[in-house]
Amino acid sequence: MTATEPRDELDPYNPDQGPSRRRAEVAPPQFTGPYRHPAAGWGAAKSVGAFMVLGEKEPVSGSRAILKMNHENGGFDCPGCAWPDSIKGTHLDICENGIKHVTWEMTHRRVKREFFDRHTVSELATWSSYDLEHEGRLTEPMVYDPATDKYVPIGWPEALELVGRALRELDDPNQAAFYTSGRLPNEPTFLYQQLARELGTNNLPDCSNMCHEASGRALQASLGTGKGTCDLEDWSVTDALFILGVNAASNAPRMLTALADAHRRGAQIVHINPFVEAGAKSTIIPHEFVEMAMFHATPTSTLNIQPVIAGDFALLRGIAKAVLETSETDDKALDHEFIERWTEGFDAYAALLRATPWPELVEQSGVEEAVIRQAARIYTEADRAIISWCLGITQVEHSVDTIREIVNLLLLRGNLGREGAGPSPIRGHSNVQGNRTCGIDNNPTAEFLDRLGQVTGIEPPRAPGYDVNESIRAMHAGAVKVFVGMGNFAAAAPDTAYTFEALRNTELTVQISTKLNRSHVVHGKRALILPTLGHTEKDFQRSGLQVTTVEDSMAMVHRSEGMRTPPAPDLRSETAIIGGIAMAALPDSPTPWQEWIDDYDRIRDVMAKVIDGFEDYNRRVRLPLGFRIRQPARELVFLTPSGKAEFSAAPLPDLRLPAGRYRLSTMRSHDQWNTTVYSYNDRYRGVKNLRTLIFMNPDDMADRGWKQGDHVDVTSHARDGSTRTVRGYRLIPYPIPRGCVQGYMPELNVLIAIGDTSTQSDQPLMKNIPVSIEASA
Ligand SMILES: Nc1nc2c(c(=O)[nH]1)N[C@H]1C(S)=C(S)[C@@H](COP(=O)(O)OP(=O)(O)OC[C@H]3O[C@@H](n4cnc5c(=O)[nH]c(N)nc54)[C@H](O)[C@@H]3O)O[C@H]1N2
Ligand SMILES: Nc1nc2c(c(=O)[nH]1)N[C@H]1C(S)=C(S)[C@@H](COP(=O)(O)OP(=O)(O)OC[C@H]3O[C@@H](n4cnc5c(=O)[nH]c(N)nc54)[C@H](O)[C@@H]3O)O[C@H]1N2
Ligand SMILES: [Mo]
Repeated sequence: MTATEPRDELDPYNPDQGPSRRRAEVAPPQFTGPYRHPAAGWGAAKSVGAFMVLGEKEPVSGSRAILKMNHENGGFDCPGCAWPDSIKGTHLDICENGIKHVTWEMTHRRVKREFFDRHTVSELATWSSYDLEHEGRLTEPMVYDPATDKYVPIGWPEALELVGRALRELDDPNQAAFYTSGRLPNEPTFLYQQLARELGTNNLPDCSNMCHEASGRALQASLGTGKGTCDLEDWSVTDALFILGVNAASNAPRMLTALADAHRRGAQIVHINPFVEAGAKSTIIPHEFVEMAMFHATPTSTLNIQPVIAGDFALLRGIAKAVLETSETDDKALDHEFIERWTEGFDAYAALLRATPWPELVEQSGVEEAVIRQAARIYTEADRAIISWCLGITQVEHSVDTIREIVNLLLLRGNLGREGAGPSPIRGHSNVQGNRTCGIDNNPTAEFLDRLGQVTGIEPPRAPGYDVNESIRAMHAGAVKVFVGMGNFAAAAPDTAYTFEALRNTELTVQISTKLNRSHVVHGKRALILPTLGHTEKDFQRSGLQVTTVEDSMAMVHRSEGMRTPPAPDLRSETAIIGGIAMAALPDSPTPWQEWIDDYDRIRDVMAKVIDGFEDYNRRVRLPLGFRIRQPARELVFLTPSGKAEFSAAPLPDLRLPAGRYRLSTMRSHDQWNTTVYSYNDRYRGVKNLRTLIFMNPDDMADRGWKQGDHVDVTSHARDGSTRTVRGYRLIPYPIPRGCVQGYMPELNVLIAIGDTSTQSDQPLMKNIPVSIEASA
């Protein structure tokens, strides 16, 4: 594409499409095929250097901050992902994308009132996400002025009173919804849920509703706990790792260290993904300076299996069937004692495995029987195994059944409740797991609400609130009138056109943010932008410098302490903003909001009494590595109806599509953080200067007579028969199973119909979307 080429491919709903409209020169797209070098290593080092020097110009002070990331004695938790900190605690536990994430927050650019005065919101709405965020950090509260279609400055007291009044004046507290994005640390999280529940609503949609809702539900049903049971120690001793549906090199790069260590120990590492991602080949670990200098790569995989999109359920069932068959001649293939003593439902499950014919498993998974048997052999030969997964598993219709099948497989060989074994979901946002622990849940348990009421003296509402999908529909219908959000709801949510209409239909949208994004330019009749401190920055309150706490993917809770000077004097912490809204909305509140804002230890004192596992919270988070929340299932305590781990025996769905349809999964590039786009490149997949693309099997392309770079229109087919189309996407040949295609979120969210959520988890179906593809006119 050249600068002069018309941008006819831009979608009317979604200005995110196509390279920046504002950048003067748009470089032509390039495609060089999947990465052939080790992941991380010099490519990452070069990219970080280029990013710092050209992009954010923060090399000097930035690098000092980066050395404090994930440090056992102080420093801030890397907001880049939820992978746990190194158990060794001493070496530099950082990665390329963590550094990008932090430098992006540390930009020297500022969005000031003059900026908003120069641009109407209608104009900003045509900017790409890249351009909006690139303006830098927000500096003062702004309110939307409909007369001029511009944001204008507003003082903090007036802004907080505006939200407070809007909340006070609602006929029903359920007309408000409070969205959390998983960066929010534990303390403001607790205030946020307290605000909602004291008002009288459980409308607490969160990004988890789009992310790992299915993992929570499946693990809860099978094991009586919503979380994984492994920690990094387990990863460091296990004999076999099965890694499903995650792009580790981009989205959890510190996992590469664990994979390389496992490989060196001789452990088996099986990746299951329609793409063979860079992290599933080999890596040079960036902090191993000698290895770096010698270009010495370590493999991160012993077997790669490429099922069709959503074929994982059938594949896992096939592995289980092969294990059962092996047990007919080898008694040790099953752990009979474990099954007998700790589980429920084995016989029904075994009968189902026997009754499922191999051809069906092969057809539904897209994997040959011999390969399924090979995976089963690796699994049965391993004394201890861990199965780990991310969005490739959670964002499909049968995600809960699939994750329960993961647990079934683990139970067959007693891979639970002992060192080096168990389920290990990889969470996304750095504190998304902590959000749930600390009460962000639209469907909270009665026990949690009871404790909350007893300790804080409020009367929490008992009716379930709205999740993400339900909140969007409620806003669309006018039932939710005030929307308060962190993160970037407008861009992250499904069905872009419908979600935009929903947000625009509200009376008031309030965004608590660090940078300008889509959710500021797609807003309610009235709108506020409340700028907040980033987690790398010092948070001073009346009692002095505050620390917050977070929980990683493996249930380790630890401190995070900002250390940089805030980018503007008028920013407030999330805790202060939420507390401020609460004081304005709840004039007669029994909650000591101001005391909580003044000293976060006081919040932790209360959390220690409300939240299971947080006893003695203030002392324990001050231990060098924090503490681990007890997982009952790890100790073979199962809070299930039977008191045992429960096998599930869900029927295998028939996923065959009508002729001419493809399965589309949406995913992240290497250079983006959810809705934040750092650049239009995707190094590990060999793409430069292009995001409006579709990766397709070369034989599928040949069948249609298509070549690399051809323009196509992609139409999704919703359950209700409605269709949605994006136009002018470029085809990129890629080694992916036939009939499967992938492209990037959030651009492709246009295609995800609002009604199309999993009947098992209510998660929007962001993977395995049925689409048809035609050459663009
Ligand atoms: N740098 C960076 N780090 C991040 C994020 C980021 O945007 N940037 N986002 C964070 C968040 S919130 C999250 S939730 C995680 C997301 O981490 P990932 O789960 O890695 O996210 P995606 O980019 O959606 O990648 C999905 C992966 O699943 C594969 N896949 C697609 N369909 C299927 C399928 O049907 N079966 C299987 N087995 N695999 C499939 C894709 O090929 C891809 O490798 O990362 C977190 N970390
Ligand atoms: N099609 C498709 N859609 C998806 C997904 C997918 O795989 N496919 N993945 C889903 C998933 S897993 C997730 S988690 C969601 C992500 O949804 P969100 O969490 O809502 O989105 P983010 O892009 O992480 O939010 C970015 C914004 O957060 C703000 N921000 C940054 N730092 C801070 C901070 O410290 N405090 C506050 N208050 N704000 C801050 C900035 O203003 C930035 O613009 O997207 C979901 N949407
Ligand atoms: Mo996520």
